[in-house]
Amino acid sequence: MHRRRFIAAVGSGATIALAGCLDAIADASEHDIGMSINSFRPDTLTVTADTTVTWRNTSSHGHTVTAFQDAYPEEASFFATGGYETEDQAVDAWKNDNSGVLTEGQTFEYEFTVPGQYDYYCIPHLDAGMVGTIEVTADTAGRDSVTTRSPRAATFV
Ligand SMILES: [Cu+2]
Repeated sequence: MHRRRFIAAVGSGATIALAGCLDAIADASEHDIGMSINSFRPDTLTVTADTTVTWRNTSSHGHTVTAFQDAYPEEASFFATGGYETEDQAVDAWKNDNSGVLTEGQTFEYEFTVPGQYDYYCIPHLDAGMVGTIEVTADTAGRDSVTTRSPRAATFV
């Protein structure tokens, strides 16, 4: 299955006045992971390989979805809102002009093809503990080979 791999920036259209209740209002089928002021909801998600995960900013605060460099399986690729290829690029872009931000109602998708653990975070809210983990399990029956590398081993070279 080949679905869209990177950003699908979709405006929410109608602005909902009930801030704080967006999770209850947003159609749950339209995203897998929502966001509060400073957390991913849920912060841990387990999916089978070849699943496309959709994040939606269900808060009124700007967030990013940014993989920790090297905190994902070797065969997998880096992922980040804004489409950056490394964590350094994503962080620099954020520092420059908040590029890569996911504003209220916008979504980000990534297809997880390689089993293993993926750790990611929100650049402006890392200090607040806005981190998340995607566990990808093999979709082949009988295979239970989840490769795990050191989580959150962010390298800032
Ligand atoms: Cu954030």
